[in-house]
Amino acid sequence: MKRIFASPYATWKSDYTQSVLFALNGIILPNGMDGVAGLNQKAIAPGQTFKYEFTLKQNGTFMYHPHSDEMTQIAMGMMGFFLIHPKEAEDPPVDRDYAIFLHEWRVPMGAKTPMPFEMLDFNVFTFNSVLYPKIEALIAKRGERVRIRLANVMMGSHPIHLHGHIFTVTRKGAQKLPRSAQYTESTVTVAPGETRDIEFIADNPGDWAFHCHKTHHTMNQMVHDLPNLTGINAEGLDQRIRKFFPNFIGLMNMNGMGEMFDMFGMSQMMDMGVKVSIPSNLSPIGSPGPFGVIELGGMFTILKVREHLEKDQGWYDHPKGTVAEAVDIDAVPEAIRAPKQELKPKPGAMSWFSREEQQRQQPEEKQGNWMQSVTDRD
Ligand SMILES: [Cu+2]
Repeated sequence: MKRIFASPYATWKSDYTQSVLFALNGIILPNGMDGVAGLNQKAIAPGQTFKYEFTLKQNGTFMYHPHSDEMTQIAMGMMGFFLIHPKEAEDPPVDRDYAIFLHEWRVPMGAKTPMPFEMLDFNVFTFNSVLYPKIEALIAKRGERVRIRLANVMMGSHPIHLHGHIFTVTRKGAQKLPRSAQYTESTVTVAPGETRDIEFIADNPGDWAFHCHKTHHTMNQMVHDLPNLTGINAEGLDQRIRKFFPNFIGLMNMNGMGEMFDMFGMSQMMDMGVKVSIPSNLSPIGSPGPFGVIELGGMFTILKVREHLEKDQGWYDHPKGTVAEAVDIDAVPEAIRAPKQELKPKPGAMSWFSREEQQRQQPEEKQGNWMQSVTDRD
């Protein structure tokens, strides 16, 4: 992380086509330096430079963002950390200091510009404006004290979760919590306008997931507004759709979203020169891991804790006997074995499309809600 030592004043220059103005979250300063356009100062016109000058009386994790045309400018990514380091050494000192800005975007497939007028239905979720696997891993040597600063200035909240460790929430917003008020957690929610600092001793070697716990926030531009196809009888559907769309690559979420992660295979296919038609801005889901495809993207990265740090940490080399593995089910004692079940589609179950067709042929049949199961309706 780049350390920012705050100078007594800071200047920002606008070359954006609309007036912008920066406000600082949680910093105690004179009213005329607070940066709300119209309220505390004139908006900064394109090409103008404004000077802000004030004495810093606090230290910690703060943010800045525009307070003019916020919805567009923040949705386009105008925000940042303002980190103030204390004069006195921190007790206990941290060995690793990471800062991650959480952000969400609505980028329709095929579009290159994020949609600013979105309130809830975002489809791209980033750490420091980068999607996994492009975002760098967090590195720590075993025994080091790690701080991760988190900030959020968008619409949604993000429950950020760390695997393999219990962390302490040491700071909420502008206030460093007194020791007695600090608390341990494995997930910390960062709501809009909030910052959180977490600290922990990296004492558990491995490759540990660090991610937002809202499942959609690790899924990139996943299917929006599609009917639920999970568990339906899809026989012949791909061929029927190809009658209308010859380049249709096939239904991919028939048996849960896991199948979508073949997208990684698709990007491999594209590397091999196989023509697959997808929007150029679509970020593939899934990336290569040591045991196959890692089915996470977006707000996800990996904390790599090692006994010794190398130039490149690579994947964790597990000690023998410490990786979960498949077993021969017949060798498991019957008393603790679940009864075998054969999974087959229900007789008479049919796809949504087939049902629509059948209803067209038999108009006298009572219209049902296609989202209800056959049993519910019968
Ligand atoms: Cu999230």
